[in-house]
Amino acid sequence: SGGRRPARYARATLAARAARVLRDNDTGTVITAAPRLYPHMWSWDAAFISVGLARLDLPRAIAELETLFRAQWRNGMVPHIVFTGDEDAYFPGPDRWGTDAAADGPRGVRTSGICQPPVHAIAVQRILEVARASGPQERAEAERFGRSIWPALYSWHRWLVEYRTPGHSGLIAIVHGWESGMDNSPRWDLPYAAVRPGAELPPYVRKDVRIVGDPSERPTDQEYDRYLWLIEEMRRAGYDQREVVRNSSFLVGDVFITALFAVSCDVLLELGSEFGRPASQLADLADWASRARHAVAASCHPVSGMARDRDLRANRWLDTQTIAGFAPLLCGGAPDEVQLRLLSLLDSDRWCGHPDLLAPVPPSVSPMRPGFNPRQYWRGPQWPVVAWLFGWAFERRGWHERARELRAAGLRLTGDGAFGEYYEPFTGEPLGSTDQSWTAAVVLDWLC
Ligand code: 9WN
Repeated sequence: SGGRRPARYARATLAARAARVLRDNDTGTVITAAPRLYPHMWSWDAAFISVGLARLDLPRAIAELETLFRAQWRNGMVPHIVFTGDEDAYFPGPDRWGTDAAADGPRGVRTSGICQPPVHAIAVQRILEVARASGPQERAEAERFGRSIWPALYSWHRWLVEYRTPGHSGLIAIVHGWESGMDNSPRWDLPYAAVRPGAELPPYVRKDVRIVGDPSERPTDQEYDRYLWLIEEMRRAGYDQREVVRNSSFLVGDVFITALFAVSCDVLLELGSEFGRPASQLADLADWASRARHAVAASCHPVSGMARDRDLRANRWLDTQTIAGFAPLLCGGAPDEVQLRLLSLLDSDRWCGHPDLLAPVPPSVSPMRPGFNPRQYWRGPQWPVVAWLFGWAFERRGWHERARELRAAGLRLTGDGAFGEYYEPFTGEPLGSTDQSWTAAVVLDWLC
């Protein structure tokens, strides 16, 4: 394709194509994250997918989240993959994860043993908004759903606080880069350098590189060895969360997840007040939101203002500047002066204002940073879902003009109708998978 960029579709055609992607990826049980590369349900993908589906088929949107939460672990964790259909179609599959024996695992469904960013409350609220605008019957149906799923959302948030806020930073900790959703982001390079795969790592064969046309758009084999080694460690610990957090060779406070958690707690609190949930649970959510927000603000670099992850094993801040550094813009709570600095940085030629970008969507890494790679996964390309999250947050914060601009930029990027997993920022070439469900879903939401 060499950077060739197909024509852009008119809005109605683009919407029809996005709807078709979601229909085609529907196995009847789940909507897979992507046709071949990700033939199962992923946790944060399912949340975005349900937002897009709410525009097409409300019962299907609801069913998607219900399926995900039926796989919730008994301790509250929402697993990052719910396996359905051909279990060998993706590596690592359920046998490699070895979660069947986990004491805390769900019954009757096979899952991975880690989590992903907590964006589900955001999806539920969005579904409610869409349903309310559609009519009284949809409204009633969405409210019934919201009430019934609320306790599961609360226990998911409670799990993150109980098991994943070790130490004093207040940041939500991850035990695997996959939990961040930004697998090979340079954010994790230092902590991963300390992960030493043991000789006991069972052999394996990657499937992803056989599916994606150009393997250099995916993480490297060295990275995969570490990903698999961490799974090996957890599996040996029987997925006992206390033990995993105590011993895993990767433990990092993730500032982007923490910001999403803060704002998701706000949303869950709003929903809970409306549904008349117990005051003690609402108070918990207010407390968790405020602590998370505080942790995000406290992570900001004194000069750049960018929020930082914290390596909890090596006890140090991780200064690598990536899209995650803008986390305070998602949840607020940083001093005005820091926030202004972040906004002007985001608009500058180092980020969205870079003169060579096809569309002013924030790339995963600044094109001005050493190590920026425009084609490799979370090391440079633009990810439509990330743009959606910032746009959603800006709207919520009352920054309507910014939200509108980001929507327009997102549509410019995705207007080729390929629904790429990620995009080359200068040419707009879709990379990774095409017909990626969450890309189709956010496009639908942007278009409506
Ligand atoms: C591992 C499904 C998922 C996304 C992640 C993205 C990618 C998986 C992979 O695909 O991760 O979880 O195999 O690379 O990084 O954000 O949820 O779309």
